[in-house]
Amino acid sequence: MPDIPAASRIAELREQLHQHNHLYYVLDTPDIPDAEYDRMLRELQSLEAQHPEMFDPNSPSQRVGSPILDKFTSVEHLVPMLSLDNVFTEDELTAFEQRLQERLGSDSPIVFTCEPKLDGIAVSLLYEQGNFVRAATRGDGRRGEDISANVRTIASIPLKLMGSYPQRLEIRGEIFMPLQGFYEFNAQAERNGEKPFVNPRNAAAGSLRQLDSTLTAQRPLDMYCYSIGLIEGGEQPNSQFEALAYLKTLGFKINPEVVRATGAEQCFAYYQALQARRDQLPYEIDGIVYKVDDFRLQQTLGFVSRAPRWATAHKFPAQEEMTELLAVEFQVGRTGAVTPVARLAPVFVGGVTVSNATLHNMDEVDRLDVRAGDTVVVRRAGDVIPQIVQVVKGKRKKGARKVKPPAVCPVCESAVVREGDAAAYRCTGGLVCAAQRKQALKHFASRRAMDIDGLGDKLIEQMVDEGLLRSASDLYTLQEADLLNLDRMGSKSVANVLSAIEASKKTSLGRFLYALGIREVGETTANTLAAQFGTLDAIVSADAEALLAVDDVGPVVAQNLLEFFANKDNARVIQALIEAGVHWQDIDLADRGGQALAGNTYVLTGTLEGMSRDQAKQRLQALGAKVSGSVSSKTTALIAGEKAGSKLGKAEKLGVTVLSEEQLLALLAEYEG
Ligand code: JCF
Repeated sequence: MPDIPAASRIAELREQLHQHNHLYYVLDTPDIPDAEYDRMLRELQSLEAQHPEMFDPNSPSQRVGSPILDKFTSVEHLVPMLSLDNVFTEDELTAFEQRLQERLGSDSPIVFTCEPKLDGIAVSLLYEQGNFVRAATRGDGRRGEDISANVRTIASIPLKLMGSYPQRLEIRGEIFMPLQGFYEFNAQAERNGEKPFVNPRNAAAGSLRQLDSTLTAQRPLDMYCYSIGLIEGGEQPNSQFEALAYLKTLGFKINPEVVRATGAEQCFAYYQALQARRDQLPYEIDGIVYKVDDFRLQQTLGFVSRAPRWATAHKFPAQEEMTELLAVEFQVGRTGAVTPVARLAPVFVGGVTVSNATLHNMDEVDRLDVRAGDTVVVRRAGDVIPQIVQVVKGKRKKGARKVKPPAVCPVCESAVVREGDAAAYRCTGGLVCAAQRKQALKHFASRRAMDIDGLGDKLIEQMVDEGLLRSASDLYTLQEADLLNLDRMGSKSVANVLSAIEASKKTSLGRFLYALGIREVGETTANTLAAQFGTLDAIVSADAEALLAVDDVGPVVAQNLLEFFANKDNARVIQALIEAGVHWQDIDLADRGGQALAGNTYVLTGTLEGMSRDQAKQRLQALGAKVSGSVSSKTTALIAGEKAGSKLGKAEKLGVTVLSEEQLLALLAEYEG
């Protein structure tokens, strides 16, 4: 723009960028694309570089941070920053209103503003002639630290006021880190091997404590303003609610949840409504702030020591508490994963009593450096499982020893091994381990495996605990008397379970292989292996090379198969199952092409486009398949054409594979000569 003098172009760009910044960060309604904003900003930066005499600390270009400070300077607040009294119950809230009514000599309900109490850092912002001049932390309420350079980098804080601003204005509010930004920042920190922040409040505090404001500029901070400290030479709002509306017109961000409420009862309803939504809010709150709305009444009520009489904070149950870590124990999961769990002295946190917390893995144990006997900070936010966020190192007892992963499984005493270089440890006991055995048996009996109807999780746990079940083969030698001794097992349910066990003996190689619960051998892999090798013996004696030749089998699955079949206990269980009568039809590979679908049962339903159902039936049968009229758990697949009805529903319920006409054609094409 050579014809416009640089000075006026700079002024114009600054004003426009302030405006767009406000639209984007305060109102959340941008009206130009990001790229256009970036172009304007780059033009401004280049003009400012050519005209250093036009430097302005409040230029939109200064949001990126300024030179590093040696230390923060201490500043005195123009008007002291107050703290808030607390109430914890509805009764205390009612008593709060009553005290106010007595002081005011009136028994009519009081009008309050209600707002979420953000869990961040309280700050004061000072503006003169509409220009941002200073930001300070609350400090002790009289003096705080000058954090102007850091605050300038927070995009939702205006550097120039809009509208009809007063000559001098000091406002207060809470700087916080929204949850999404907090999670993203921590994830990034962990990727970089840096220490994550314990909670969003610490993250906000740590970000504002940076002497290098270019670092603060990288942090996702935000601010809601909640009151006026000082206002000179301009409008004088008459109430808290009006004051917030006015601050909004000046460009400040005001929490949209703020409402007026009349009387303690309405205040309490607001408290309950927000508590119910607490976990859905995009930021952390620790309660509700009630303020007498009318400024004249506030004036009459005045202050006690360092808190106003006209306001109070109604606290939610704390989401973090301290307690003693009694011990770190190890649990054995589904696949033998050995994970550390913290046993805690019971503590009321996040609205429930917590006595256990997850520690995830040994990396987490090492990162936190938790030791038995430590005092720890436990956090339970929302429905999230309780976490240990921090050890209170100052309270550590002498001689507290580091937690080591167990050398043997706490359940079965088999060796525990480390998984490669991961932080995961695993019990090598396999089906010998009671913890794994319960899981393995549940899987064995499940619908898509051996499909033993009525053999539920509770029953399996009971049978393992009673010593009735050590391995899957024990299922097939169970007697009526064994089961009658169990809880809630009458003769009818015993008979049902026994007949379901009996019926499960007739199965398919694919199902059997899947039921064995070999790590990472799911249904598809099991069926592919069955189809490719035809017999269990062929699979058991296959070497790595033969296994890797199978579609779907990579090095990890091949290794898992080899290890599984090399284990003597597993071999014994398989032998015992076969001796007990578990059987299936081997797939005759010699006949492949002739009888490639032998042992498979299909059901046809709905209308096929390219052929009649009868033609489809004949072609399937020609490949050795059975075609049946009804879907059962033994059905290999249901072939569903257009307008498929109840059979499709039944197949879905039973977990039977459903093929489309297209998939049927592909199947036929693969095997027909
Ligand atoms: O959100 C807050 N943490 C918050 C703190 C909100 C308020 O309206 C406050 C406050 C502390 C003092 N008001 C006062 C007077």
